[in-house]
Amino acid sequence: MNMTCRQMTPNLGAEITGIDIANLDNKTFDTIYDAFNRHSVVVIRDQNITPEQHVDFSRRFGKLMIHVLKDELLEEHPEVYLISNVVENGKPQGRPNAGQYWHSDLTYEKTPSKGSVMYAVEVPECGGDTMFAHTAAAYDALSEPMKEFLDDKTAIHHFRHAIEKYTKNIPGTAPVPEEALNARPPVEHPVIRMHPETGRKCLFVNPGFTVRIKDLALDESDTILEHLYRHMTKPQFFYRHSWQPRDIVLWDNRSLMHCAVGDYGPEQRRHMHRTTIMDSEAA
Ligand SMILES: O=C(O)CCC(=O)C(=O)O
Repeated sequence: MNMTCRQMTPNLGAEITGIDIANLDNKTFDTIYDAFNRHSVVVIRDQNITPEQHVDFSRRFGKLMIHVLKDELLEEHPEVYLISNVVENGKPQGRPNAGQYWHSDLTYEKTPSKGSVMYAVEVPECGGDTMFAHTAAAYDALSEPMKEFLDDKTAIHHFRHAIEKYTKNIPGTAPVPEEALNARPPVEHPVIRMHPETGRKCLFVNPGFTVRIKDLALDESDTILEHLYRHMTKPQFFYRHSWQPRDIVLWDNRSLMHCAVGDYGPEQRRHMHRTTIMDSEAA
């Protein structure tokens, strides 16, 4: 097989073809890793893999995180978080409607995530896309005074924020157990983070988990965050992935936000497996 890597937009996204992620030599893996840092979203189509192969591939990027929603994990491989609207024999097969708001994965953790690897097991005939927005390109495009203003700011992130603000209002979504909500108290992260591998500065706030910017009055924080979110989701910072079964999409949570599009009905099955890689080096 001949490997190719095609850049999909100037700011983010690349598609790699001609590889089998279950059988990768180190040199091919290094090319994928390089594309992950360079393009932030990497699409690899038509991979026929088991959960074990998914976990093994993900582990090559770093230590894996176990999602706080314990009921949504694959029993034999708890590193795999199940995002699914499928119900078998009355039993939901994962968390439906997950991530239907802009966020970066697990910024509510003290050590957030480096990246995620999602495998499409079943997808709707159409709809159920995932949108990505590049937070380094968005940072670069800010004015110098705004960059200076944000430079020393810190933001508070909280898992409960996304659940109360977004998830509670999506019909057909089960409440998150209080135990899981209480297991993740608020944490703080810098508003601007240096990507440890590219050296680029990235905006590190997101509508899902960021509650507010510390030390600003609440209305000041809300105004700045609203401005940043409008800016970060401009079309030039954007890639929208339309899933096919057996797609692997690998994304960099240090330089992106993403949002799942909830435009398909319950009659359309969507079943995804996700692993989450821990960030060991965020600055
Ligand atoms: O289902 C998707 O497309 C993405 C879900 C999501 O936001 C996530 O895995 O963090």
